[in-house]
Amino acid sequence: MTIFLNVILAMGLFTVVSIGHAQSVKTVIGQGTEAFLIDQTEATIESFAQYAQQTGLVTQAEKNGGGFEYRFGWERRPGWIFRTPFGSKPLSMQEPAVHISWFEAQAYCKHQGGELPTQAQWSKAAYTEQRQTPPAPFINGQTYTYPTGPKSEGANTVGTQDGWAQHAPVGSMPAGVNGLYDMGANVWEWLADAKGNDRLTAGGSWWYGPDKMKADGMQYKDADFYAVYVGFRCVYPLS
Ligand SMILES: [Ca+2]
Repeated sequence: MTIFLNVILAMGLFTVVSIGHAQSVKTVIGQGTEAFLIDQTEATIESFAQYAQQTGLVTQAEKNGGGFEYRFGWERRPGWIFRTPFGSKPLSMQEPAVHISWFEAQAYCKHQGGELPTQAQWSKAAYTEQRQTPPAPFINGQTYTYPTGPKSEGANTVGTQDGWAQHAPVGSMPAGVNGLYDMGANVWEWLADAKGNDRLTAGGSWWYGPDKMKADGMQYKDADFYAVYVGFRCVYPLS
């Protein structure tokens, strides 16, 4: 495994790597001792359901009668949990896992052999192209305003002109910086960084415009909070 990963690192490529109990596609970000792996997509209903089955987890949203949606303030929606994000059977098990608290997301990542990304890790992956020979319009070493690159188009933000009124199955939109999917929008992503009991979230969601995809659009949310707009992805050590 170590040799295999070193080859990937040297080539600056991504591949399918099996770590812990689940298998997800991961991308190498950075070089040398700073390098790490990051999930290419947000964690999915399928992967989180597998984890819940293995561990017997019942989420806070399930225990407390559903997760939250914002209408006239935050309102609890009965039956809105990660398996049924809008209260009914999802179109796809590849939709992002939402209605997950920060603690539940971090426990999931640790179970997979990783953890939630730090702001520094997530930002490096989202905004600075690391691939030696990336496809156009991406340029090696360039830092972009958006995870989609020089333009904000190509992410599932507010409205239906992007093809989606709400969240989309992960990877539905074109790959962005570093070949990662949905770092901009679709659903917010929990990060490790803390301010008291609050934790940082990044990337914006389908409920917001593209401005929230930028580095200065990150927001702190209560670590115990769970909502239809917030999911996550994990990072992993290389060895
Ligand atoms: Ca996202």
